[in-house]
Amino acid sequence: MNARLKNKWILITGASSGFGAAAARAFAAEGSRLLLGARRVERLKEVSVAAQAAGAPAAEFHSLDVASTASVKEFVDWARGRTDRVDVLINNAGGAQGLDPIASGKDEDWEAMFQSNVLGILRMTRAVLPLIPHDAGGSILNIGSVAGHTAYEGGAAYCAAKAGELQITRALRLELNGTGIRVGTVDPGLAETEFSLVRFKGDAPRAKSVYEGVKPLTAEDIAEILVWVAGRPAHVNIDELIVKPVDQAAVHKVFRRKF
Ligand code: NDP
Ligand code: 8X3
Repeated sequence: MNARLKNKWILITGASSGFGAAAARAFAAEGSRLLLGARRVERLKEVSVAAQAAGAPAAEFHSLDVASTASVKEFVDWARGRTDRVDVLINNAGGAQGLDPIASGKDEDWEAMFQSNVLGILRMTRAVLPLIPHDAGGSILNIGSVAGHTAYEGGAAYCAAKAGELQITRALRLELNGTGIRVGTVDPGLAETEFSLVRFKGDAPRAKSVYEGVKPLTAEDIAEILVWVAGRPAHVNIDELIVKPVDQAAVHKVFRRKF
């Protein structure tokens, strides 16, 4: 257990599944207090129960759609009713929609990806910043992706969105220099969560095939890293961290084994 995280308030967006839900459980095990947001409230309720069982003194949840400024405001007003400080903001909500080449891409997919992965981070950060204490180990951790570093076919809008996340993180790091608020991005490669199921609109066999022959990262791997990053001493800022499965040397270079 890291004493630096005990009783700290951790706000996690996209906490209803994948990295966000695993992060809730991992910070809970450190004795942190949680504010959890996502659109699927029933799933948040399950995560909250699991987090309390894992040791969180508080694991509160509320509906949040980061694609809506009104929803973000409503969520942060709700959070203010529970705490006057947020020690760690984890901007995790997001994902991909479709894998179409630009020639057949759909406006609704492109717009959804920019809403959640780009504008969602801007909205949440603007709304939560006044609650993050200065010079006290506070952090804003954004979830990026290897897709923000390297383009791939069918990924134009998602790669652009995650490249946007990277540049937002860098701009925020500069803007907050001198406040003592830490800013960083954790950028994973292949990780098996609901990510591909969402990308392929519920096509489970297609989603499964993404990880065929690979031992992908797990949600718990990323959660462990988030706990480590947030738990560094207050003067240590992990700016940018890329993490991939050992068999993924690059976005396009994945060694597939016969298990
Ligand atoms: P999941 O699909 O399992 O989780 C995505 C989470 O984001 C869900 O909790 C979902 O909740 C939430 N979410 C999506 N859109 C919104 C929205 N508009 N408002 C609020 N919450 C939203 O996938 P991951 O855990 O893998 O994804 C988490 C983050 O990690 C994403 O930003 C993704 O792009 C990124 N990432 C994923 C990788 C992977 O390979 N899995 C690799 C690199 C980065 P709900 O639907 O209930 O709102
Ligand atoms: C998710 C990883 O490579 O599927 O961000 O885009 S990738």
